[in-house]
Amino acid sequence: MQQFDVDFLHENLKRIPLISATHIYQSVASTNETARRLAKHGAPGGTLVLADQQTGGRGRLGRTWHSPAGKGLWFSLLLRPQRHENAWGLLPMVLSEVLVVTLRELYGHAFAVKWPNDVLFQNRKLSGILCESATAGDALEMIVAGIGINVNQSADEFPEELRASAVSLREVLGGETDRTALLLALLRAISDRLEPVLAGEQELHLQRWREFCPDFGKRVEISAGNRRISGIFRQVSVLGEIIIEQEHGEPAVVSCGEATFQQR
Ligand code: BT5
Repeated sequence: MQQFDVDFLHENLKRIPLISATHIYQSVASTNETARRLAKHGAPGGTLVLADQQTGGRGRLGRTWHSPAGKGLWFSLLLRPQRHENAWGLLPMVLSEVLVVTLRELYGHAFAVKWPNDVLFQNRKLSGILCESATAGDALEMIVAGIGINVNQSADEFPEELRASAVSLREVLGGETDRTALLLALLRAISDRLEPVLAGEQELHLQRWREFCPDFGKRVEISAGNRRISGIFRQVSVLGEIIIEQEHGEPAVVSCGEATFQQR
């Protein structure tokens, strides 16, 4: 089992403008939880929390994220937005697109985005993103962006219930990946991209996201709380919402939920 090269990481993280502080753990319940705790104690925007293992990794809507030791990238970024507050709804889509571009550049495989927060390979989930925010009065005080990427698991190391739906880079590439180098490449790309998107390039960003999304024009069912909406996936908005054309022709705009796309 490969360990993180902690000295090399610290040395190289210094050169990534987005990152202001780094906390690396052997094991935590959830890097998002740890980042929120650090934030309460005054941690600055740009704080990175990385763990080799999560014992209570979290997905959206109270779900769990399987995060075994030594196998993946489980990390969170604490961001303290000072402006452009309405661009932050796009964050999960910005991150998934940056992940896809970087992974495609590094490995040349057809990784794809899925609305709102996933990176897939051949319809199986390689990565999930969980963005959580806290407000103070009307202002957005902080966002914790948590990213989980399956790197070195073999197929049989996934729990039974995930085997059909999850995938690791090891399965895609047929060999192990150096997690330290991958993390640095991803953080460099996130750091480069975040600022321009937040400074007003949302439309440009959406164009890129669309390029990597194979689901436009497909039938989709979205469950959001106890609402179920179905129709044809037509568009995404600059706020990160999905726009679908319902049976009777009316558009429905949904900001979060679980989307199931019908495969052709
Ligand atoms: C997500 O939720 O996809 C967000 C996952 C975010 C994980 C990161 S790791 C670092 C940071 N700290 C945390 O505690 N979380 C973040 P969602 O869309 O709700 O998907 C969750 C569902 O994905 C689960 O219900 C499972 O079906 C499936 N799943 C769980 N673990 C998985 C894995 N390792 N690979 C692929 N699918 C998984």
